[in-house]
Amino acid sequence: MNTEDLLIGIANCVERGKVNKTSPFPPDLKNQDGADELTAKALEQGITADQVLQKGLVPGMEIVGVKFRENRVFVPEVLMAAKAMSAGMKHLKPFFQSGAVKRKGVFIVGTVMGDLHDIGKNLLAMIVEGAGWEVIDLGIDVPASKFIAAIDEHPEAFVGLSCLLTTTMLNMEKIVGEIKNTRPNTRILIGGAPVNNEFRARIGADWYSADPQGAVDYLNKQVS
Ligand code: B12
Repeated sequence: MNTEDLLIGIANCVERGKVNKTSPFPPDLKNQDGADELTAKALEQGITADQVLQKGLVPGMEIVGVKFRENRVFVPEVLMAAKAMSAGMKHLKPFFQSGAVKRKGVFIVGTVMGDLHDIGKNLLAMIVEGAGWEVIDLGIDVPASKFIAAIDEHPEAFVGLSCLLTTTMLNMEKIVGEIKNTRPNTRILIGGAPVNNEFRARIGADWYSADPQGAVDYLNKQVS
């Protein structure tokens, strides 16, 4: 396979959620190489890790993010795409560690204190990672102190807060306030079913999006 075909193949595997050759999903790609094998082949053929990321894995996930926003794919498809992306990323790990491949930036994400919902936050993390960002996932029930400790480790990072309960919107407001009071240069994105742009403006966060793709669009714009 030539370079272009390999990169298109990798993107297609991520978009379709084809993890590896033995994976039965999707049925029409049965017994064909997945993101795992194609990424290994690409590196063996001398395609740089950066090209594999930027022209193979990331474009595949980008399509998934857009389709998810447009309700053309749903949670299970995003999960499979993320799994395929991870299978490819596994081969790129040494290149990240050596500094040969750079990520666009760091995105710290967590569900706010008192809130245990993480399905939406996890999808956000996968789609942002799939767009070429390093994601630090602090998990659920995250207090301001934990966000601030992570910001201190990565002062240039963007921060994403998720909440699903009207009661924990109050905690989101407090966390945004504490971050902005103590680390005023930090840019904060918020999301989750009960919040909207009006709430964002009121609590002093920087960006609201109803879906992960809106976060990716915002983040990419900040570094382009
Ligand atoms: C699954 C679920 C649970 C699971 C959570 C499992 C898990 N691991 O997450 C369990 C059973 C644990 C649970 C518990 C509770 N739940 Co609940 N839960 C839900 C349910 C059914 C689905 C939520 C979900 O995952 N949606 C799917 C994801 C993909 O959507 P999403 O989270 O909105 O995320 C998307 C966007 O919002 C966005 N997004 C999310 N975060 C962010 C962040 C940023 C920065 C950006 C840009 C975007 C973004 O991207 C995502 C993808 O598009 C909802 C009802 C519903 N249909 O929404 C109730 C719901 C949220 N739960 C509710 C309640 C009341 C509770 C409980 C209090 C119930 C109880 N009495 O114990 C507890 C609270 C526990 C706690 N302290 O958090 C209420 C909230 C009501 C309210 N207005 O406050 C809801 C709305 C149900 C209802 N109609 O009453 N719940």
